Amino acid sequence: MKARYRTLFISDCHLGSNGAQADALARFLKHVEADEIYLVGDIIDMWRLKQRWYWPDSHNTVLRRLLKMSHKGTRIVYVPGNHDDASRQFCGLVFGGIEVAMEAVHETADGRRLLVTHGDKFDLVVRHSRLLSVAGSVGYEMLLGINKWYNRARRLFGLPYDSLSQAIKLRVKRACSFISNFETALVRDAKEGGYDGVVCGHIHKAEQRDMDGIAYLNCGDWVESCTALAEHADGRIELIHGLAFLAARDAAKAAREDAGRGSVAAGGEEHDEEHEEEGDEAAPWLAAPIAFLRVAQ
Ligand SMILES: [Mn+2]
Repeated sequence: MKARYRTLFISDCHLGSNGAQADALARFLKHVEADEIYLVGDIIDMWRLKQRWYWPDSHNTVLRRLLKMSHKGTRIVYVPGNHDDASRQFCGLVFGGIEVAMEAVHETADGRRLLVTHGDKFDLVVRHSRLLSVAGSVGYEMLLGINKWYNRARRLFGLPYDSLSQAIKLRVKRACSFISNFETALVRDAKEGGYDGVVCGHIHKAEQRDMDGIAYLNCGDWVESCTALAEHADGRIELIHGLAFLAARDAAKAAREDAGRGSVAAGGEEHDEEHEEEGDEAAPWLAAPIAFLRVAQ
């Protein structure tokens, strides 16, 4: 059984950059069902793709699964971010069933109106100097590389994972008052617009909390933390830690298989989500947007 949600909010996958945890995201998408999915920006890292073409199969798999969900009836709304701002020219249009919008408004089952926006318009660094942001993005990529080796070394010594880049980034960002004001600015904007809350991404820091009577909901990212926000049927919103979610699904599957081994009747009927028929393996219609991206470099 897939995990069923009313709505999923996912941001900052950075597909097309080698930091993207596309395998984990593709697996996550295979385990979930939703009426609506909001892609809250920086889904495809076009800045990185322009510098260097990087598009492994797992990144295709993520897009294919999203398009497949759309085909099966999930409404998908794509709100571009600053790393995929080239898609902002398509706002108001629909591609393969995916609606592209600058911002969106989501109404929860319990009647709250949430503003859905990537959040970079509040990031003064991005607003005033795109060049500075590109430099920052290259530095971040380097940090991710260092982080990988740092943690490989930690593992050798039996130490737990420790996100170096996360720690440095938080420290650096805290030092810059305009970025630490990110949350306040978003919440203020949502309040002025008469919304009950705001769903965003951009700063790669998943968060769910109440600020000044407004719900501040940050999807996090699929580069390091692998998080998503999910709305249940009753309107309750949950922050999902993707890796823990997948580990729990794996454990439950192993337990089911163990139980199944005991009784003959249980055999054969289990629906295996992980190895479910993909059906549209070649996905020729996906080749067009990818080719377009390649030409647009
Ligand atoms: Mn961003």
